[in-house]
Amino acid sequence: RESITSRRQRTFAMIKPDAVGQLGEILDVIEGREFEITQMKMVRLTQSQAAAFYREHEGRKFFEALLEYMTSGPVVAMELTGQDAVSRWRATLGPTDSSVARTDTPNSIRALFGTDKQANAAHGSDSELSATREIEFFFPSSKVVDELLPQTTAIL
Ligand code: RTP
Ligand code: MG
Repeated sequence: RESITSRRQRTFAMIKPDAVGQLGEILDVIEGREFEITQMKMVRLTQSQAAAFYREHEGRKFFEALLEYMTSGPVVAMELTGQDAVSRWRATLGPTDSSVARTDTPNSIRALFGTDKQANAAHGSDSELSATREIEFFFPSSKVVDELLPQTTAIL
């Protein structure tokens, strides 16, 4: 059991389209670093879903290319839970640019499975607040209530 001083935390991770073919190897890294996969699904994002997910980058010169990339194939969305999950998962990813990652952090996911500064294999939330928003984006908690509504209506 966790002690009251530990920081068990959730983060949002996503395997991007360029790395979905290496999903098994990436899951091995995730489990080897003691993250618990507490939710997971494979989905194909629409342009507007990708734009909403990455809305903080709207207006940047790489934004259109980012949407093309993120909608080029399925992604695997995950909620990871563990000690200091937000910062530990960012560290496990390595720097944004996979070629920088190969020099600086050769065992990181972006070094091992990514290509360049765009096709970089995986995403990780940059803060606890982002993690909450991104988990809700892919795994909306209201869905449980929505599924219960028809039954409630039927009883009434
Ligand atoms: P992420 O949000 O995907 O975890 O990546 P990050 O925090 O390391 O990097 P961020 O600045 O948030 O950028 C989001 C994603 O946009 C693509 N990108 N392309 N061509 C470029 O200059 C460029 N810069 C960023 C990457 O896929 C990056 O992960
Ligand atoms: Mg980011």
